[in-house]
Amino acid sequence: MERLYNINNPELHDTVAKFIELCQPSSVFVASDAPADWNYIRQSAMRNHEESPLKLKNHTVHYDAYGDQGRDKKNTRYLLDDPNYLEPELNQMDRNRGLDEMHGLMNGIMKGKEMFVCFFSLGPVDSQYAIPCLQITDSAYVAHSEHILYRTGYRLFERHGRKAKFFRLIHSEGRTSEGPLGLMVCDNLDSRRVYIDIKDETVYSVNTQYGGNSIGMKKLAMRLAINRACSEDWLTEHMFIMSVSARYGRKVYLTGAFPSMCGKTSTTMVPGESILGDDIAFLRNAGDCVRAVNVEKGMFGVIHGINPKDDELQWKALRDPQNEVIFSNVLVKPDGDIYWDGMDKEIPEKGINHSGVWQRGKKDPAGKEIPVSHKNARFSISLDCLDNVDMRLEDPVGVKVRGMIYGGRDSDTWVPVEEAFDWQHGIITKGASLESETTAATLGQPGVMTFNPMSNLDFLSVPVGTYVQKNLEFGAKCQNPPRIFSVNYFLKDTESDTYLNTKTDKHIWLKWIANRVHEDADAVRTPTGMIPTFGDLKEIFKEVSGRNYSQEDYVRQFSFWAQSHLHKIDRLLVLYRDRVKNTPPVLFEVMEAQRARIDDLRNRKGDIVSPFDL
Ligand code: SPV
Ligand code: MN
Repeated sequence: MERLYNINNPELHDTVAKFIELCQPSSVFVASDAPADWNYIRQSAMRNHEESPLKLKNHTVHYDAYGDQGRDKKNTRYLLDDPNYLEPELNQMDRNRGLDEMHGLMNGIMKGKEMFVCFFSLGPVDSQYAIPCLQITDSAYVAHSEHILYRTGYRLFERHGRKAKFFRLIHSEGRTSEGPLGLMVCDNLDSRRVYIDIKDETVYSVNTQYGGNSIGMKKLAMRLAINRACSEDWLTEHMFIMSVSARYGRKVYLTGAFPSMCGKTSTTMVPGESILGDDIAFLRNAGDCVRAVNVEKGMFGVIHGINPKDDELQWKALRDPQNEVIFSNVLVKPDGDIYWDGMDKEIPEKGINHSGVWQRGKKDPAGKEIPVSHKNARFSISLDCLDNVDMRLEDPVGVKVRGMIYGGRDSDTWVPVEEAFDWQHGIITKGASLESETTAATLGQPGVMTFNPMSNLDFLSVPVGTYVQKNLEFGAKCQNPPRIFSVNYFLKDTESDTYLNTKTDKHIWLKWIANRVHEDADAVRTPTGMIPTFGDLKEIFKEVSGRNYSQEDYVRQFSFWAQSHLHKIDRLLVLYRDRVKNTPPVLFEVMEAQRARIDDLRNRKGDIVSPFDL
């Protein structure tokens, strides 16, 4: 009580009281920023059997119930009074009905459990970006994860007092039963719900443990932040922030938006550069430039495929017993150490994983072989455990963004890297035109090509057209907005169905971008943007990876495929005309102009045009 009363904010007190009354926990723990409080929460995660210690000190494992290992898009809904506010893809429901259902589900849901009341900050605490957040949960795992991934915000609440305009994140794992390793997992997945109440800036999440559904500070707060940003003229983006060194020792900050599991984190981890964030960024117009901060201070990363050879820095951080790490949905071997798919050693014969006792060849009820670790198995770690963490992570003014990158899984259209002609062209033909195949980060069928504007579709709390318009306005109001680029790591040779690039080539495109924003690299004009010259790429390939880049590779990777570009425009125009609400009219003009440029090239030079012919 004393800790609550130290914060002079009656609205906060009312909120806590309301949820104690509704959820009826047997006790309540209020966490300040003090390390002792977080130690208590860490211990609670163990005591309550939500995490189990591993062989390496400071490492724990957590399991989500079988079938609870990804974001539940179907049951994630915005609660709104206006029944036609969002596009059907964005999944909304009547606010009163949703609140009623949620109050029903939450009634007495914490009986016999302890409630954790926690305070966090989205963004660096001492900055104008900071948004105070109240997290209420009965899961010590959720609170513990948030302590690793976010800055604590008790002090921020104290300082803001009555003025604090805070987000509320209310979570309960609901009824649980004993799962793998005797850890408690959700039992009531049929009633798994994530409801976002925009009006009250509150998100409710029940009967789920998977981080993307339960860690309120992550995608749940992000959905509220997108709405708030749109009403205040700044941006909340599904973007990494990293620094890349360019010619003459220049350090260039770039942001990049990729759908989940499409290379966002691995891009920030390229050797020799530094990471400031790997998932969510707040961007503000600082007058003469755009600045960005990382909303988080940790990484909730995909562990699949991480190995000591390709991911030296992550490997080192994840195997260091000094670092606090929570692993989720990996295999625990009989000796108490862990194993995940792609770790590069021999696959163990048996162990415990997200399906319980596991042995090689085990099948699920549908007859599908259960992999050693889940494809969306993850780890939580603080960024300061990484040797390549950028020194400006906590800079309250943020970093100056020189380039913004959009990328997805696209096998046949976009070239590996291309710069847009200007902000408007970039937002429309790169960001708003992003399409990508679905992945294991969400429940449901992977590999389906979907429209994913700015890789933010899953988190948009405003109509798609409004969001595109806000992006356009944001850059138009800035004197020196970042340059916009697209990248595509997934381009394939259609005949052999093999990738046209190697995993490490992303570093080459980053270097070109970093040089380009300072006019230190040339470009060739295509109907859709500006691509690197062969000479520049050859030089960068040599410098970065010691490889001899051939003309044949350049031609295969950078030829202009008119037909697939035209199909893409057709698909997008149908979507923006028939499905998207509030599409800015300029989008059609810019897309039609692009189509005219493509048609013109095709009439002159044919369907496939070599970059040497452009
Ligand atoms: C993503 O899926 O984009 C993630 C992980 O970053 S989640 O927490 O599930 O959102
Ligand atoms: Mn993400």
